[in-house]
Amino acid sequence: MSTSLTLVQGDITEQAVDAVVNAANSSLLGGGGVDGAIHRRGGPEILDACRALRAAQYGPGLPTGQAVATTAGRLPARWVIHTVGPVWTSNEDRSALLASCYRESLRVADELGARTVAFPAISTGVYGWPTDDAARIAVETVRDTGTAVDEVRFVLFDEPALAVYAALVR
Ligand code: AR6
Repeated sequence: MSTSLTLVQGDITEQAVDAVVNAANSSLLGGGGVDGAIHRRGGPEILDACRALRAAQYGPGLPTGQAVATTAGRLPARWVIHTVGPVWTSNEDRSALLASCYRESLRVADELGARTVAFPAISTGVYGWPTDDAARIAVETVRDTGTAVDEVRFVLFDEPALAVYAALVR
């Protein structure tokens, strides 16, 4: 069966899905934006799991473009898939790294057996990526990735971002 792409305007921490993707940073130890909201709402179990990952496999941190899963703690999801988006810069094309975040998150979702996955607009907040370009990369990459996930839900915080995605998906 093919993967359906759906759009929701709202808070990613409220999504009842198998896996929620976190726009994390390499430290895996939290931050602002989506990351802050996930740790705040999901509770300390998520941070404990992230600390354990750092101690075991990711001493120097999770590299940009990769993804790793933890418990979702108290969120209405089973797992959080943490991925690290690239910081946007005009000097260098980092699109491949942003595409990798989506591809690697879906690969991890398949390993977990997740059927519904919610993504935020990775890198479009603190990391400064223009929304139009980030949306194009997100939609194209998900469409081009073979996955057993039934629903990929893009969760956009505001109306303008939702409109950008809607133009690509609908
Ligand atoms: N639900 C859905 N979308 C949200 C939410 C939310 N609760 N909160 C913000 N957004 P950002 P990045 C939107 O900054 O650019 C953190 O400090 C927001 O409007 O969360 O990848 C990490 O620790 C924006 O469009 O992620 C890293 O250091 C999008 O989500 C760094 O920020 C992503 O914004 C990662 O920066």
